[in-house]
Amino acid sequence: MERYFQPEIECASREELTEIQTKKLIEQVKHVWENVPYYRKKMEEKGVTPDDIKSLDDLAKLPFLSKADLRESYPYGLLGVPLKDCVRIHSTSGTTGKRVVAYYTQGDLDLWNDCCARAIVAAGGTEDDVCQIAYGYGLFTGGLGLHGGSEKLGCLTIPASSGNTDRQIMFIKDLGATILCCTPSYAAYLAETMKEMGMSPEDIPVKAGIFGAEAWSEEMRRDIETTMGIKAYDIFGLTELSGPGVAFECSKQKGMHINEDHFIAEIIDPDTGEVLPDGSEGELVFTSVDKKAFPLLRYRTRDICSLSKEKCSCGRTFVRMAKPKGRSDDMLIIRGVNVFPSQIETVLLNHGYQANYQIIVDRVNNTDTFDVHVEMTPEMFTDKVSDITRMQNELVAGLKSMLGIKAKVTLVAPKSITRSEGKAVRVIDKRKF
Ligand code: DLL
Repeated sequence: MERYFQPEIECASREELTEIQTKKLIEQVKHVWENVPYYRKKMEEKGVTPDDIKSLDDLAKLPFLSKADLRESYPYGLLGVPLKDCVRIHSTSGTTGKRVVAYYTQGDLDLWNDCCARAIVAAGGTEDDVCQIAYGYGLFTGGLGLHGGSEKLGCLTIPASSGNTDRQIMFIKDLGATILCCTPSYAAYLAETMKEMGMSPEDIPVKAGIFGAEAWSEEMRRDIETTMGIKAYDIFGLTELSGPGVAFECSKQKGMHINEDHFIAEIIDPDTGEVLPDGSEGELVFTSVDKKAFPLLRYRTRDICSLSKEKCSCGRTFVRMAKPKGRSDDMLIIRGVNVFPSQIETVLLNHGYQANYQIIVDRVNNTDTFDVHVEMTPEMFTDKVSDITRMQNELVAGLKSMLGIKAKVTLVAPKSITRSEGKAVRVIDKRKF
């Protein structure tokens, strides 16, 4: 039987949800207008005032916010309350430019904890579970976010943080962890290590995993599920909106339910900014309607996906987002063709490989080079040249049919690509633009 953390909201009718969202949106726009001069100026430039926002349809009148705005207003420009009312800061792991810093009041943390508790319950969690949090703790939101949700639900919470793989496995076994939370790439690494240690699914007390923070394919999900003997659930979120738990998967695993009482989602055309009809693929835009310290309106996530309003048989009424293919800024354009690392991953896993690969792109004589290094699994490992050539050719053909362009595939020995304890680094782009 499906269980919910807050059934009255998670299963509310569309009319109720619209009423809640409309009321909160109107209040939030007033809050931002009065307290965030940076956004007020943007509204004034567009000729919009809070009086223009009376229904959800009016959302489209508001200006967008982008990562560039967040950088420009760093560190305090988008703060919606006095700094003394904030109790926490988190920050993105951005590698270029200024980091994005997000602020939280105690109330903002409470609602974030609710979002994560909903996700844990949707993954079958109850207060009887032991939840091992192997996302990084610190400025990254993964660790403390799921930690808050786990404690709010009443689980026994193990704040393991990321890394130290032997200790993770020891805790899982000795402390009887039933729910594991980490990035999917770290989950795959843990699964691989457990297998090497001779552990079979029956030796692992974990029954569910809550994996997110990066794009991962259905094939990778199946791989982790079989090796660990668990059910693997996706979870989505971003620092700018709180962290994990903006959306979460239910037992049906057909997209992630967006916590619509806190976040309104839109899909736009990334080039024109036009709102696209239901079901279209485009850039995900979020408005946080009740966070007070860092109240972002129409924030462009750069994540590419689609939304579905179709009723889910789990009973939740929240709209579902498809697994994001990747970010528009992770998307590679190689010889003019759009390539997402997740497409490459799908081909590899369909050919019996694991998600241990690296994409290296360069430009030589004005032409893009496209190299994919793929690790052989220990079972398929061989040093026979004819076998390796055949296997490489099979992958070249598989990638060509998925992407429409030819890659140079190099098979490398098992364990030769560095494993990630957090988000995996899959792409090395050496081109200078
Ligand atoms: O990754 C928050 C998080 C922590 C989510 C733990 C889930 C679990 P940031 O570091 O700010 O926050 O990165 C946000 O990561 O815009 C997406 O591009 C990507 N992302 C997050 N979850 C998923 C997911 C955290 N389930 C950025 N699938 C987002 C695909 C994801 N991409």
